[in-house]
Amino acid sequence: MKEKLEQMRVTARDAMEAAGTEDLLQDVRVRFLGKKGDLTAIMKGMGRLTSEERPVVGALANTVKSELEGLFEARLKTVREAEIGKRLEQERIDVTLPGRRLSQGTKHPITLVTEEIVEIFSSLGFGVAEGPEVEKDFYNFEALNLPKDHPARDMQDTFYISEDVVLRTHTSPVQIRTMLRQAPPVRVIAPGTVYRRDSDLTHSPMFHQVEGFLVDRNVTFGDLKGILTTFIAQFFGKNIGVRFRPSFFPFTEPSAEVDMQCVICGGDGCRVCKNSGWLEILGSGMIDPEVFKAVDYDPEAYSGFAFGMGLERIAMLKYGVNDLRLFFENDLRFLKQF
Ligand code: 2U9
Repeated sequence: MKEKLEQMRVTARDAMEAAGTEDLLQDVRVRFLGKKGDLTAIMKGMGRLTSEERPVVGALANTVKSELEGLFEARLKTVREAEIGKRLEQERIDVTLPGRRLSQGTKHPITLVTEEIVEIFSSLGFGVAEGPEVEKDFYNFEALNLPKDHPARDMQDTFYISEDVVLRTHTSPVQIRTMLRQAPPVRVIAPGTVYRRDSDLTHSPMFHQVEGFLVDRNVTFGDLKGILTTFIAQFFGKNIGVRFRPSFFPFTEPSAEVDMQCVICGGDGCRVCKNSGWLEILGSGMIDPEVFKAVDYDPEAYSGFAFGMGLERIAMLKYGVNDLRLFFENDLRFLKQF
């Protein structure tokens, strides 16, 4: 029996040493020290021993038991530490690795010029108004002194949704809606997308405008000149020459087109300004009394001016872009430059 105990002591010790994981080690403990384990089995046989042998073997059995228990605890600690070490090694994170960058977008040049124009007119006291891109004939044409037979309403220029509904051809209907909503004085600009049936190298069927208007008592053509000259100076630079040329629009009388000195050649003449030294950048005029009548403003008591500009053209001149199509292609190599 002593022999058996000694043998088990060695076998159990080796088995514990060999168990590389906590699970395997627990199996070894159950096999040797468990209720149905080898040690219990040996101790059950002690009844057959003589009264001299029993205390000796009993003492040895206790020694082996506590030795194996101590060994198990020590080994358990080692195995657990090794397992934690292994997991830490496998799950290690290199905190010095650079993070993945989110690619950052840029603002479209049309957005940039819109924002800058809004900023300048805000500083001059103008608010910003918006309106629908699908418009009633009344707001887009009729109220703007463009009667049914006017050539600007030709099917060539306008996208019709139905006989009475169009894609707005300018942002002027926003001003009509503003005037119908509020009494003078008003100072508002209307940036937005507009649509015309026109598509070639210099025309896109969808493009962008900023229009603006001011209505109050005693507004004069001098006020128009002052505001628009200030705008051009702030947007393109202080010392750029500006001139006002007589023109015609159905919704303004008198009307003027505004030119500025060519920003490409400085006025000497080049391809962009067709050798004239001047670039047309705005349309403008005093609001026609017919427009006031349509929105129930008293033309005897009030006067006002209005203006409009095409943003693609403005952006081309500001950034030196020579092809209109670049604004609509969404080529990142182009867009990233702004
Ligand atoms: C109301 C009354 C008058 C807005 C105006 C222009 C002249 C003009 C063009 C510039 C280039 C359009 O984008 S473009 O093709 N615009 O020349 N626009 S006066 O006049 C108004 C607007 C609203 C109630």
